[in-house]
Amino acid sequence: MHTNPRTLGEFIIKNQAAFPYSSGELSSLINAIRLAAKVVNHEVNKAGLVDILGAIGATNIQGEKQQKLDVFANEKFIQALGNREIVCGIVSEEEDGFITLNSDDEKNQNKYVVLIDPLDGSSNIDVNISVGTVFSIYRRISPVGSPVQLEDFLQAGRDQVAAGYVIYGTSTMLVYSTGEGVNGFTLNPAIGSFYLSHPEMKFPENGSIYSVNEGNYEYFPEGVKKYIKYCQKKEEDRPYSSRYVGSLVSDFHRNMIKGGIYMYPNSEIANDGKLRLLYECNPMAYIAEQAGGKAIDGRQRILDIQPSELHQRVPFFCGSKNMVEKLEEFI
Ligand code: P6P
Repeated sequence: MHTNPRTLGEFIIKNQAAFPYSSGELSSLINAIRLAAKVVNHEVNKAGLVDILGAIGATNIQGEKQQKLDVFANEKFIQALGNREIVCGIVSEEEDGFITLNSDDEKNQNKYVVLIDPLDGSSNIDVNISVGTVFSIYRRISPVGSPVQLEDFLQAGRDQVAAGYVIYGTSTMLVYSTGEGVNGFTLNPAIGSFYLSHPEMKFPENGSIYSVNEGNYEYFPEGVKKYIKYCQKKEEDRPYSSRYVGSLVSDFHRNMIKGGIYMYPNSEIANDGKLRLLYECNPMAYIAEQAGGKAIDGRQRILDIQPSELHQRVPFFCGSKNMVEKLEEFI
């Protein structure tokens, strides 16, 4: 008799049974992410105890000071993904170009590429605020055994085969989708297992939380300013609550549970916004849509954007469907 899966491992096995035609490689890929998440979680949780804080002087592709934990997380996810013959290439926020994993070996049947932000919001580590990992998975376009090509990574978000995030917060959770809805798993650190704590997560259609860095208000486009004022107006179901952690994964996760909208608009100081399309906006938009939410760049669906470069930025508005659609009336 099939009992409901309680752990991530049981969930993957049950899901695998539902897809007998698949080779189980995607399941193994998720398991690799599970392993790396546990290793990173261990270091994040003791960050204040050992000298792993503080920048190491290096800067990443974004020109931002690289925190030691950024480097550590990057290494661990690349290592975990490389150790299983599943992934042929990786793009990381912490790496200039893409990394190939023996993709030109004709025996290499690895057919997935992964794009990852190993530790998003890492500037919050020193002040003990939640941080996260965000990942996006595609099938490669180039033939197996040939060198990985740039276009393997520059695929529209609607073609993702899986995406998700890890939130290292009051508890550590892995939330992901393979196109069959969204499920959340909470880590029991005592035994190192993820438990299915949030089955079939759904974005509430409405919400009363808006998340944006209002310090940039004067730089926002007029339509965004008008929407923010709409959120603050004393009428009907408003004013909404303003909640902004400064950590995308934390703000997104809270809004998906309670209902809300996250905004990182384009502005006079950031023409295309700040967030990266390939390893921040696309995976979060995939999760949002799988949970019944919506994600746009202000003009179009995030998942329909045809990427042109690995680290491109896009404006990002994501959350409860009816809140995003109300925003669209203003912009
Ligand atoms: P700002 C963290 O650096 C991040 O990429 C997201 O996690 C977060 O939502 C945003 O940037 C915060 O940016 O400009 O408001 O500090």
